[in-house]
Amino acid sequence: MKPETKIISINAREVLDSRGNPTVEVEVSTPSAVGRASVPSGASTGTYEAVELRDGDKERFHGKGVTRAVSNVARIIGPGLKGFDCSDVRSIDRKMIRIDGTANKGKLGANAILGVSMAAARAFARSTDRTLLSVLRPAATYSLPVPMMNVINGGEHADNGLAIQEFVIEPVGARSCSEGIRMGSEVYHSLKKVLASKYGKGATNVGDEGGFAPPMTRTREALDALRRAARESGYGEEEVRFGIDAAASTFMNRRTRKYVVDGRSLSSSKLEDYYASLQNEFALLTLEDPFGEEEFDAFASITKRLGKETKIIGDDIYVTNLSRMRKGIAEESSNGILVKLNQIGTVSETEDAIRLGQRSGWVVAVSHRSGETEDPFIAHLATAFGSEFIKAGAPARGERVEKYNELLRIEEGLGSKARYAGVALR
Ligand code: 2PG
Ligand code: MG
Repeated sequence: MKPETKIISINAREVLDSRGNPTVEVEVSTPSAVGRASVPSGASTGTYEAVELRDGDKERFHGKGVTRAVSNVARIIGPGLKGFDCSDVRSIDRKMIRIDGTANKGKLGANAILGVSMAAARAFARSTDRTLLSVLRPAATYSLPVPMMNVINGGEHADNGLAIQEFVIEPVGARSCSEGIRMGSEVYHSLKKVLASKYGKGATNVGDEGGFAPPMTRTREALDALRRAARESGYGEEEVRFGIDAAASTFMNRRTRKYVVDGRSLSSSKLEDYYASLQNEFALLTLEDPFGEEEFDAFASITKRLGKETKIIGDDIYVTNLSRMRKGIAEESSNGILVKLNQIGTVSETEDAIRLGQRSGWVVAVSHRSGETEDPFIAHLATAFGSEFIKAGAPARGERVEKYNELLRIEEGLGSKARYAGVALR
C-alpha cells in the first residue's frame, strides 16, 4: 500500500539555539510519520536576507522571542497547508510564499516558513522510509562536500581583536569526506596546542562556531597558526588548504567605504592588495565576503585578479537570492556562492540558488549559521546537490559536530557509491 504523505497537522514551538536564543522548531505530521526541523539564526546577517520574525517584547528573551512566528505556523500556515502532499515541497513553498505575500517573507517570517518547508521534506522522508538526501534529489550520483571547518573565530563571532570573522581549514587532499573530517579534527587539536603554547591557556576558549578565539589582532597571526597546526599534524599545502570569511560588511565604514582591519583603514583597492599578499603567502583556496555587501565592483575586481587560484565566495552580497545572484553573474563578481536556507527561507528556493550557481560555473558552499541547532539538514542538502563545500564550524560543539556526524552516516549509507568533492578541488 502506498504510504499516506498528505499533511494532517503542523505544530510549532519555541526552542533554544546554540547561543541560547529562541528559535522556531516545526513538526509536520502525515498519517504515517512526523517530520521535525529547526531553524538557524545568523549574527553577521546580510541586509537583504529574508526576515527573521522576532517578537521585540523586551519582557521575554530580551526581545528575541519567536512566539509570533510560532503562532503564524499554528494559526495560518498549518490550516493553509492541510491536505498538501509532502512529496511536493515546491508546491508547499509556493503556497506559503503566496499566503505571506511580501518579497522578503516579512509577514509570516522566514523562520516560520523555512521551519515548515524543512519539516515537510523530512516528513516525506520519514513517511516513505527514505533518506532526506534522496527526497531532496532523487536518483542522483551523490558527492559529499569538503568540510570547511572554521577553527579560529573573530569578528562578530568572538570577543577578540580579529576583524576577519572566520579562518577555515579545507582538507581537499582526503580520499573521502570521512577522512577529511578526521584530518580536520586532527588539525583542530594541533591548533589547540599551538595556540596554548604561544598565547597561554585562555587562548583556547572557543567562539560561537566552536573555533578558538585567541587574543590575536592580526590576520597573519591566525593564518600562521593554521599553517603550523596543519604541519604539526603532518599535512602539507596540497592536503589541507586554508580560507577566510572576512564578512567585510562588519568592518566597513559605510560613510567612508574604508575597511578597518589589522590596525589600518584601507580603501577597497588597498584591501584587495592586502588579500593578494595573503593569497600569495598562504595559498588561500577560498575568500568569502572580501568586501561589503553592496560592492559588486570590488568583488569583480578581486575575482579577476585572484579568481584562477582562489574561489571568491559571496555570502552577504547574494543572500541566497536569485536576483542578487543574477547581478553577480552578469558582472562576474565572484566565482562562488555561500548558500544558507534561512537567508531565503524555503527549501525549494535554496535548491534554485544552488542550481543557478552550478549552471554559472560557480563553486557552491552550503552553510550553517553562527546560531545553530542540532538539526543536520544541511548535511543532506550539500550531498544531495553535490556542493563543493559544507561550512559547518569547527569539529567541536554539538550543533556543529552533528552536521559532520551526519555526513559520516550518509557516507556509510552510500557505501562504494559515495564520491568526495575534494577530488575536483585539488
Ligand atoms: C557567515 C555565517 C556562518 P552568520 O558569515 O558565513 O559562518 O555567519 O551566521 O553569523 O551570518
Ligand atoms: Mg559569511
